[in-house]
Amino acid sequence: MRKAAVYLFLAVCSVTAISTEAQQGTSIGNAARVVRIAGGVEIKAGHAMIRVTAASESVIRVRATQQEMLATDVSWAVIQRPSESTVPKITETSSKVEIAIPAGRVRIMKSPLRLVFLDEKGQVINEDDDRLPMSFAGAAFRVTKKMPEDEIYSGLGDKTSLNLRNHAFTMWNTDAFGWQESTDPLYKSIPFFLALRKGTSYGIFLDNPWRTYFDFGKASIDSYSFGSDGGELNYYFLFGPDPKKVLISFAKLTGKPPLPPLWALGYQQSRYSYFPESKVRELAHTFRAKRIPADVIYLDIDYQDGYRPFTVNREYFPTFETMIQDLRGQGFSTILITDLHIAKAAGYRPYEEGIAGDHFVKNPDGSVFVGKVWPGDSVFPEFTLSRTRTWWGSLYKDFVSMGVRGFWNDMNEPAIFVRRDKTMPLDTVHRLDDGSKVDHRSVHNVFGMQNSRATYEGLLKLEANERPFVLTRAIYAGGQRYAATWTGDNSSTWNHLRMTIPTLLNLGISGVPLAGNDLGGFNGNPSPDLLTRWIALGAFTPIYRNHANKGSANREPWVDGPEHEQWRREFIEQRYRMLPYIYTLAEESSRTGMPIMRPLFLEFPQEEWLYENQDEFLLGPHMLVAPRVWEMAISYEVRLPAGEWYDYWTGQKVTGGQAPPKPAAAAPPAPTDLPVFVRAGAIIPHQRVIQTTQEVPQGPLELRVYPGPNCSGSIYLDDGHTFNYQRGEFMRQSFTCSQAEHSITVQTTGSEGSYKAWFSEVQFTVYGLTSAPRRVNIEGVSAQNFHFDPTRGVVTVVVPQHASSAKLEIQY
Ligand code: MIG
Repeated sequence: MRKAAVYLFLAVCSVTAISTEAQQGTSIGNAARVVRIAGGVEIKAGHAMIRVTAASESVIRVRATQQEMLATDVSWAVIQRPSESTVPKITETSSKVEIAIPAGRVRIMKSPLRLVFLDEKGQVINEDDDRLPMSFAGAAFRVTKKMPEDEIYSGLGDKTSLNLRNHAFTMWNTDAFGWQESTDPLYKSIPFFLALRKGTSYGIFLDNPWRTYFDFGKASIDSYSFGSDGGELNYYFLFGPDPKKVLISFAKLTGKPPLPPLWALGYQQSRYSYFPESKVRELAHTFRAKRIPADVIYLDIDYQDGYRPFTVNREYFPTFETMIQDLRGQGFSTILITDLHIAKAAGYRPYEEGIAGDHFVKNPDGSVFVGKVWPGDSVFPEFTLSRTRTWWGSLYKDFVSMGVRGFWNDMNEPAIFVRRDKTMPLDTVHRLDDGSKVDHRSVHNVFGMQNSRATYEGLLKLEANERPFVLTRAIYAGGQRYAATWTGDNSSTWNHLRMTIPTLLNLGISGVPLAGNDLGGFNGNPSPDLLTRWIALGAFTPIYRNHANKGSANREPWVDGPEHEQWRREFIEQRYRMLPYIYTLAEESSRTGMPIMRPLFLEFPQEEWLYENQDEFLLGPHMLVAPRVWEMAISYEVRLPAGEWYDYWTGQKVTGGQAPPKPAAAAPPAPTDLPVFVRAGAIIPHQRVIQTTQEVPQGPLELRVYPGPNCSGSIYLDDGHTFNYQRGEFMRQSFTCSQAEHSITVQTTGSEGSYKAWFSEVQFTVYGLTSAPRRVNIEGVSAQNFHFDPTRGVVTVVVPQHASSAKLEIQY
């Protein structure tokens, strides 16, 4: 009886296998021989060989090939070497092999060969689809996994919806001018995603820079798959269960972003293009005259002579060097665009040097590849060669010595005009450091990353103690080590305002926290209302940059009359008030890889009702931002995770959690209405408004204290632009607070590091008091200089800043 059932099952299986084989290739088959190797096993199966090893305490690596042997192990992304101390526990029975690491284990079923991942508790969290586990078709491969109906997926770089489920994606860096919600592929290729289901998370990183494919239930309703046209079946399985833990593991694997210079977190003004020089000077002057804070001015391609990188159009910019210095004197850092395409023109230095040094990408016949881009016929540095990257880096020498602070690497997908595929032909030859040659297919997706790497490393060489700032458009996993990014040519529509949130959240999940989008939308002209809302929302995103296409209407904060100007000034000022918090988040990110802008599920993985919320986000762990993102929404509800919250603007306490819908408000929210809430239990550092980060803030550091569970916060400070912090010149302080029935106590730790902070006083602003304070004690001594605002329930008191710990106690 039992046997019959098994036979029947097998018969059904083989029928399915035949029908899918035709479309999807040959399944890996059954395990034939298991060999133990360092850190794992190698298994010879019917149609391929697979190697499964421990990559770290929380990551399992899977490689497979149809060849006799795996290829040499190389990666553009992975910088973590498996640690010697990670010795997995391997057990084998007749039906399976298990490899256990501290965070979980992988069970390799022998027939058919398929992988099952289990968490620490032994629960299955992910498994290959038994209908077609791993399959091969020529050089292509595909991995198919079961897809539980309640699992969500996020990441994959610049994708436009937070839950990737029901969609399919291609990774192929593309100049996607005019992209919309469903445009794919986009500019970036980060083949990493995070899965989350019932509070349990894992991640998968397919480390393959070829054109790769991810399908989360578009082709099949109960399985998802990923694969590539070529390259190695090579993926990492990152165990959670906490989603933050997965992201930390991914950052260990592929690297963290460097700590950006503080000025790069200020307001940035750009457009395509500011010229001539008089206009740039006027722009800088207007910001200062109108007292609208700003830190950066960008020069787009028109500052160049004939669009040739590393040149200056002297007709437009007669005193370019002086202008850079003068802008500096007004507290502006200048960022110059330097595209990667080099004009094919005799007498043009980068071209001559590049030819002499054999630095350009070649055609299959050995001639130099020529493509049409901004300068006309252009050639392309071989960024896959370290000697070429070094040469490229040296091209920045003059600009750096003029005092230019940052550089913008655009068009590095690479984008090429005229061609229908918008890039290099697939058979273009690329050289690698080991002397081998590969075609464009295998390096296309890393080309832009290596371009920004060349820039970053070059700048480091030119000014060893200055933190470089590079902005790149294309990226591959690991690219966060070299550059910040933006989301390319978005449009001036409500849709694009709304997509700001999921796109930047996905980038953060993909390891790229330093990201922003063109405020107001690159293509088109935003209505005054839309631009104001975008400037408001942007204040809470990591990179805060206003940029617009050529031919579009002016986009500076003051263009729509005094009312909008005032609103925009207020939000830009708000950005500067929060800079101590944002810089502290950027520093955390540089140490751990944690995103600055976070989806709600990252902090509240148990709240399933919020998994797909992409209209709201968290700035760091503590601030929830809920902009109006639908033009048609006359009113909308803010969804707050369970627990207590404070309205950031009024200090009023509100309760979160899934609640029955409330009736709609009568009036549409004004452009100034940007709901922001702070989690009870947060302490957030603020400063007074400055016009540029080159200015020292006046007055005290303000600590806004929102009493609640696990109440804490911290601040990180340093000189904002050198690497001296790596030699101890920083200042770090942590804060906690606790609440008893009628008292609140705030405690600061002693400060760490030798950097002397700009403030000599700290103002505590303590929210949530239900009655007037009876006593305020500082270090146990009663203080008189406090102020109580009875309508908002807020106490403020200023105390001298001490390097040692301090204690404030409020009794009420
Ligand atoms: O072919 O440098 O996305 O931000 O202003 C267009 C001109 C080239 C595309 C970038 C955009 C930039 C523009 N660039």
